[in-house]
Amino acid sequence: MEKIILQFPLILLVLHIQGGQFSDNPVLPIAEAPQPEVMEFNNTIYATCEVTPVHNLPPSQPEIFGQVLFKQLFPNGTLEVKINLRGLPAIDNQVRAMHIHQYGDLSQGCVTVGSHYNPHHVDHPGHPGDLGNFASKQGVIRQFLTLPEAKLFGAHSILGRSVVVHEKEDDLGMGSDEESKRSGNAGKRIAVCVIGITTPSLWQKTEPRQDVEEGTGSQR
Ligand SMILES: [Cu+2]
Ligand SMILES: [Zn+2]
Repeated sequence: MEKIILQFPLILLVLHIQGGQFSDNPVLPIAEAPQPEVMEFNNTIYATCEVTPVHNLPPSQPEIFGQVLFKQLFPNGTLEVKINLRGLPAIDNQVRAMHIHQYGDLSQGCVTVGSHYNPHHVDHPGHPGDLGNFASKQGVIRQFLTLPEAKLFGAHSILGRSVVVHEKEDDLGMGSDEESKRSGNAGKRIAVCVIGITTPSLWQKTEPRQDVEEGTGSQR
């Protein structure tokens, strides 16, 4: 396996030479191994997203803090996600949506993070980062899940994009209006973070996973 990884840059180079000139918009046939992390961390890429409340949080909304952690084996692993959030009401009847949004730009808070990351121009909830709905228990949301359509490497990497926590439940595209198929009518953005690459330590520090569920809309 290690040998294959080492050969990746060479294969890409050969493909480029065979293809003649570099085009203006090259589409690489295989994702290049993220370096140096793939070598350092046993072919695995780790990312973290440090969740904080938005600056203009309405007083009625909880101040949510915590982390969303990501792990993926290069090049064919399924993206694993650990959500670990606190600051929710002790007694909480509200289910909240979470999605990966396109930009990691917090210059105007959650406004500049854009819409749901949607590289294939499909309807919600078919976006690669549609995490689903999450209920809290004793003030925390703790969940393990997989996101089969999302990647930490390659042309559609989610690195540098954002995770948004919404005030309300995602209707998962079942609503009667247009917005349902764009964003799931999940209401205001109440907490946000930018996804960045990291070491394995945060992933390893968190407790063993509890519930395992398939990604994209199957969470309750
Ligand atoms: Cu969202
Ligand atoms: Zn979506």
